[in-house]
This record gives sequence, C-alpha cells and structure tokens, in this order.
Amino acid sequence: MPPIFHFDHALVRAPGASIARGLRIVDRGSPTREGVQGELDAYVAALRAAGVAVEVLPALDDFPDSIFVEDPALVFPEGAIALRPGAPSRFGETPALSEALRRRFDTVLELSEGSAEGGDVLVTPGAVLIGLSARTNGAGAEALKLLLARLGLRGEIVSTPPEVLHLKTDCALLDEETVLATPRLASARAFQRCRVILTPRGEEAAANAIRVNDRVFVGDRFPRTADRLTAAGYDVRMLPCAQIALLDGGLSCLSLRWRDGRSSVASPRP
Ligand code: CIR
Repeated sequence: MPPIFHFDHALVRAPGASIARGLRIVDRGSPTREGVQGELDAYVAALRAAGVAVEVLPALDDFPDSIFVEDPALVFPEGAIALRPGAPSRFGETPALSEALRRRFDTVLELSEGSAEGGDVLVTPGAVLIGLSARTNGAGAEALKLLLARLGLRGEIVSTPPEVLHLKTDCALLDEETVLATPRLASARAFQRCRVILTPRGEEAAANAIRVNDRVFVGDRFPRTADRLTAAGYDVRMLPCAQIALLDGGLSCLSLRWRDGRSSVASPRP
C-alpha cells in the first residue's frame, strides 16, 4: 500500500471576483482575484510537477471562499464524503462540489448532522483526526466518524485550541510518523503517537503545509520553517501564499488530494 501522502489526483477551484469578500478573523486587507489566481497558478504547477493530475473547477462567484475546496468535502481512495460547513456563507459550496465529486468517485457519502469542515480533518496512518472547532461541532464529528467507518477508516476526535480556525491551520502530516505543528496545538496533546516538529516562533502559520509525494510544500513567508524541515531531510518547496493568508487560508485548503484507489489495483492477467 503506498503511503497516505501519495496522491495522483487533485481538484482546485478558480477564484471569482467575490474573493475580496471572503471570510477572515482579522481584517488585514482584501486579496484581489488576480493575486489569488497567481498563487493558485503556482500551486497547480507545483502539484503537477510533483506528479499529480490537477483539475481546475470553475469559479463560483456566489461563494467567496469556494477556492478553499478542502473544507466542504473529504476524499480518500475508498470514496468521498460531502460535509456540512460550519460557516453559513459556505453552506452552498457543498452541492456544487458534490456534483464534481460524483463524476470522479463511485462512492460519495453525505454528512447529515451537525457541522464539519475538511480543514479540521488530518489523515494520519493510525486514524483520521477530527478537530473540534468553531466550524466542526461534536454532532458533526460523531456523524463523520460513522461515515469514515463505512469507508473502513477510523476517526478520532481531538480538541483544538479555541483561537485556531481549523485543526490543519496548525498542523500538517510530514510522513507516516511525523507532523509539523504549532507549539499551541502540540501542547493540546493531539499527537500522542507521532513525532512532532514544531514551527519556529513567529512562523506559526507555516503549519498549514502539505506533503505531496516526495515533496513538502511550505509558504514562502516561512524561511525558518523551510530550513528546519530541510535539515530534517525533507524536500521542501516554497509557494506564495500571502494573498490567501488574508482570508486565513493556507496551502492545504486550496486542494482536495487523493490517490485513485483503482490505480493501485493490479491489472488482470492476460
Ligand atoms: C474561511 O474562513 O472559511 C476561509 N476564509 C478560510 C478557509 C481556510 N480553510 C482551511 O483552513 N482549510
């Protein structure tokens, strides 16, 4: 079985002009459509160079945050799960994304209770961690555990510090044994079975990174994190993310990534 960070497919969504109205906890100015498009173009090129077939879905101008496709759904080789975002302005993203998922997955399950966003879900080898947050409540997390079990996956609910938007705002899987995490999340004891590499002070936002095949992608505003990961032996690539950061977004939020389960099935013998 390939490692869980091996991906051959990804979906992203183009930004619309409404991106300037995206949600944010603290207003530090609005991103522009062109600026976000530039960051997305670099991201797509980097995923493709890492061996991933990336499809770009059309912009949904009615939903300013819809470029953050990670939040309304989860994808696994075993199937997809359509979620229920906790932010009211994001409710309508799920039906649009589900339609795209149905064309790509044989199995698409639907969360029918509570709220849960994909940013709160970290897939680790031992369990799919579901972080409780302002966007993912207990009812949603419990219902999600049941859906994960239907795909043969074990969900585990963890707490996240109250000031954190999503679990993955503050952590990323680096390999089968290691996560990158902020000190505040690591001290919440979410990672009892993993080795933890901490983000340097002042670079906490670097924790929203992604491991894709043999590479680790980190925001280009975080040189000390990049140095720390390089020293630990990872092949680190830096990507621009200042525009999406204005909307509390990071690199994981921009894509749904999966390995096509069918591609790992041996071809029938002649
Ligand atoms: C939101 O507040 O929903 C967006 N502005 C940012 C979503 C970031 N997504 C993520 O961390 N998975």
